[in-house]
Amino acid sequence: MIQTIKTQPYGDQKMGTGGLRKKTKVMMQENYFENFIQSVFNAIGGVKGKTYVVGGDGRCFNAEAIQKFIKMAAANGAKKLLIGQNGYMSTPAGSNLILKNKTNGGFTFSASHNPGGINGDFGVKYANETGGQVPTSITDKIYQLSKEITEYKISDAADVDLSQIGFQKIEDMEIEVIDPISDYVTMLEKIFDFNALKNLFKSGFSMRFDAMNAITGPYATRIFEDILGAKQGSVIRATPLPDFGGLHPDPNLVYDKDLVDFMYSAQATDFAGANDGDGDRNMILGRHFFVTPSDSLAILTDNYQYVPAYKNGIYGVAKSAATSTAVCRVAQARNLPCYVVPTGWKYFVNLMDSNRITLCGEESFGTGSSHIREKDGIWAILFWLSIIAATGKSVEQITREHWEKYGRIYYMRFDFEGLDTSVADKLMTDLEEKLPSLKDKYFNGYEIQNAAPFVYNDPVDGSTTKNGLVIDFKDGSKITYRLSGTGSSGATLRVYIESPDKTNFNQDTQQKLQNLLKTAMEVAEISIRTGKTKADVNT
Ligand code: VG1
Ligand code: CO
Repeated sequence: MIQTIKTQPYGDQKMGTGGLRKKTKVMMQENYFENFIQSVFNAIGGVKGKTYVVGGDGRCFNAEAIQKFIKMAAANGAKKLLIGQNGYMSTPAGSNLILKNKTNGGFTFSASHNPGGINGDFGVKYANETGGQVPTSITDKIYQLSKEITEYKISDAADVDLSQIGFQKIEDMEIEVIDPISDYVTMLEKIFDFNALKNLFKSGFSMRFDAMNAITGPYATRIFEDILGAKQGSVIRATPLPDFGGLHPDPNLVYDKDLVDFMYSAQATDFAGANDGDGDRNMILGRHFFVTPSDSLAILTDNYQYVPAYKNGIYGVAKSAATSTAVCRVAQARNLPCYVVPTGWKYFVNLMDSNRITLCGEESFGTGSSHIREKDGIWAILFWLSIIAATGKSVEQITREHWEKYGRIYYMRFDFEGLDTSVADKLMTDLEEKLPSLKDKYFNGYEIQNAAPFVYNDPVDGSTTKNGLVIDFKDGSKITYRLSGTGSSGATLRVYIESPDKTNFNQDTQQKLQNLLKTAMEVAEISIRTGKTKADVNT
């Protein structure tokens, strides 16, 4: 039976860079999740007769959330849900299913790289028929309606068994429980030359993939070990756990130090990769070598000819403003357009849909292409393996040759976490006001060329987005400041710094960027305002 439940708004359901993210316990409050889902439904004109892809990264509250979602979709008249077996679905696999089945969209229950568990975070990513997360115009509408909500609809039917593949029905809605991996594999087989990759492993090539106890374990085991023939045990931490085993499933130098240490040890494999909680981020490592995500995007772009799906040419590339300019150098040399967008994958969607770009990426360990409308962690690793298989070169060789050709852009991101929201907001507004006065000033040996907010005019829908403050220096160095939009409490200030070098490729990154970091802190008065003398996380 369909029930109408009276409710009251919580008022804080604003979606950030990657959907709605809250503390798990906040999401578990009475009617909280329900309010949000009903607000999404209301904002898109209802779900009557519509079909959606549904799944999550398996974190704490995933199972309960999916059951609630099913009952609400049924009560609101949805036609059908395609649900990953056991409620599991990586973000890229979900995007693929939306496009492949031409559904009206999809819901992924994940707070991505944020820690999970009862004391961690939970989240909802909502994608529309593009396969990508919806633009700000829609998230604004959802937020507005969530502040006015008075009731939601839900079926009182029993929980649905999601362990068996096949068809079921609840109210008038059809449910199809599917193997979330097979379609994803089929998609990747169309992009890459799997035989070439099989031969690579046959030749004795060794790799390690760290799933960080999150969603990509079963995907990676099937793809790398079962299909491509990587040695058994190559995929580690392969079972998704509700609390990710206490890990912070963010594949970077800090949160996957285990993998980094392993790759700098005597036991290191030829290659290593890791993915985040929901499988859209990737980290690339070679033997005793780390590739920055910005370099990775540039290197993939410069080697697209080694991948069957791209070898006949690509439309163009795009990066977020905070990502280093490495990829734009490649684009320029190869006569490709290079778009610079605000942080957040949704900004790439219009560019892909209008055939302006094929490859894109962000400094935050996200790389992808127009095969779907989300970043894709396993795709990025297969791309790297394809280059290695075709060239016979190591990760380090490939990267060093890239630097020889284009110069090296030293890059690092510094995060100041747990700030008081009002302090962080004021820091940004005061800094913005000060920017024009910084022009031509010298700081610690660096002369400022220009300082301004980053403003993006979407060439497709004409919308304008302002995100972050950028200081450009005369030598090509750059500092970008922005506040994170994925946190579940407090504020995080991100300071992104890059500095190019044409000849010296062997400096320590932190040392190279030291004076720029000092400048970044002075200009924004970070220590005085936040009490922090150094960043909490450097990646
Ligand atoms: C962060 C990253 C951004 C990424 C977003 C979602 O956002 O910086 O590049 O698109 O997370 O990624 P923010 O606003 O905290 O800087 V995921 O893997 O969390 O969906
Ligand atoms: Co993610």
